[in-house]
Amino acid sequence: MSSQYLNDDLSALDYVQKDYLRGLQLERLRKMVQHAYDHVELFNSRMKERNLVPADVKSLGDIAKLPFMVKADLRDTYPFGLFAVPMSEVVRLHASSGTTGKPIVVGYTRSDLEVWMEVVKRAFASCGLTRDDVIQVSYGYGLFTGGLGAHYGAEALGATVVPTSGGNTQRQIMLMRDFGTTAVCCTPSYFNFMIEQALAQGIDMRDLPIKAGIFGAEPWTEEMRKRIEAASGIKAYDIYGLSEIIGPGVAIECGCQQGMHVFEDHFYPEIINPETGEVLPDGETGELVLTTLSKYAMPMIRYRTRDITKIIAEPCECGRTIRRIARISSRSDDMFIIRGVNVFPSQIETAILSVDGTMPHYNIILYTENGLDNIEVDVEINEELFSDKVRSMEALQHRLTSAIEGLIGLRVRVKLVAPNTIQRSEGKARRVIDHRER
Ligand code: ADP
Ligand code: K
Ligand code: ZN
Repeated sequence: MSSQYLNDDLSALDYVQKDYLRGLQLERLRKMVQHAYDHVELFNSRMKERNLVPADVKSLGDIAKLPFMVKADLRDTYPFGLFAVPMSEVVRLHASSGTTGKPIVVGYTRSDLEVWMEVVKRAFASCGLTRDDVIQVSYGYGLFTGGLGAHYGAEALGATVVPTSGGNTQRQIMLMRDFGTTAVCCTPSYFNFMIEQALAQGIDMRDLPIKAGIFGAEPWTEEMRKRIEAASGIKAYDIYGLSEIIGPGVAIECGCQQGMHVFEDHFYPEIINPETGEVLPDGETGELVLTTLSKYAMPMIRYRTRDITKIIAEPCECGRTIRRIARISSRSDDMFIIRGVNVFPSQIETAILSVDGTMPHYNIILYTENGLDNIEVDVEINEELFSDKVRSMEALQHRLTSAIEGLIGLRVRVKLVAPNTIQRSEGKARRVIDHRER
C-alpha cells in the first residue's frame, strides 16, 4: 500500500481523493493482471485468445477489454486450479456451500488475510463501532467465510469479540445479555429468529445494550430492515461480500443507510448488462462485476457475481468518497419464471412485510397444477391475529393476496399459517421450495 496512508487509520482510505484512488486502482489492477497472466492458466489462455497482454491495460477503462470469470470457472478448476501462488504461500482455505455438486474453494495468502481483516475492520468502523464495542459473531465459523471473516475484522478493530458462531440460539441470547453485546453479525433471517427466541425467554432486545446488527450473506429488503429495527431497537446495517472475492467486507452501509460503500481500493466494481456484457455507466442497474486489486492467492478478474445492483457515484452525506452500490435487491440465481413472468423473492418479501399483522417468516412454494406453474405463499401471522375471528383472518388474507399480486403481476395462492410453523434459519434462509414438474 502506498505512502501516506500506510500508518494512518486505515479508514482514511474511505475518504481518499478520487484522483489518488483511481491512480491506486490502476497501479494495483496492472499488477494483478500481470500476476494472474503469469500464474493462472485459464486467465492466461483467455487473454491469448483475445490477443491481449497485461501491458494493454493502460487505463482503468481498459478493464473492459479483459475476459470475464464466472462461477463455473471455479467449479471446472476445482479445487485449486485458479490459485496463483504455490500452496506453501496459502495459509487459509474457505469453501462456499454450493447446493449442487462440488463446492467452490478459495485460498488466501497471509497478505490476503490482512486485506480481508482491514476491510472488515473498516466495515465495522463504518457502522460506528469501536474498540469499546462487544461484537458477537453469530455467522457460522468454518468453511463459510462469514464467521472467521467477521471475527478477525472485529479483533483488528480492537472490539471485544464473542465468537458464538451460529446455532444454540437460547444460549446466544443469554450471552448477549450477560456479556453486554453491543453488535451482532449474522444473517438477517437468523436475527429474526433471535428476536423471537429472546421473547420466548422473556427478554426484549430493546432493553439490552445491543445497538447494531451487521447483516448480510443473503438478500433482504428494506421492509425487513424496518421490521428488525422496530422489534429490536437496533440499527440494522447491510454488509455485502462473497467468497470468490474475499468473503464479507466487500461493501457495507454507513450510518446514512443509503447504499453500501465498496472498498474500492481493494475491489474494483463494474456494472454490466448481463445479456451483452457491455459496461453500464454509474447509476444504471445491471450485474455487478468485481475485480480483486490486492488478493494474490486467487486473483479474480472481472468476476461476474450474478448479483443485480447499481453503482451510486454521488457523494454520501457521511463524507466517504468511495462509491456505493445499492442494496442487492435480487440475484439472477434466485429469479424464477412463472408463466413467462420473472419473479424475484424479494418482491414477495416486500409485499408480505408491507401488510400489518404478518411475521417475517414465510415460504414461497412453486408447484404445477393442470400443467400450469403456480405460486403459493405461506405466511406466518402474529399470535393475536391468529386466535382472532375468522373474519379478520379473511380480511388479512385478502390484503396479502392483493399486495403480492399487485407487485408481481401474477395470481398467487396465499396461506396464513400459525406462528412457529415455518422452519427457522440459523444461517442463509431457504424460502423458495420448488415442486414444479419438469
Ligand atoms: P454461497 O454462494 O454458498 O451462498 P457466499 O457466502 O460466498 O456463498 O455467498 C455470496 C452471495 O451471497 C453473494 O453473491 C450474494 O448473492 C449474497 N449476498 C451476500 N451478502 C448479501 C447482501 N448484503 N445482500 C444480498 N445478497 C447478499
Ligand atoms: K501453507
Ligand atoms: Zn456513507
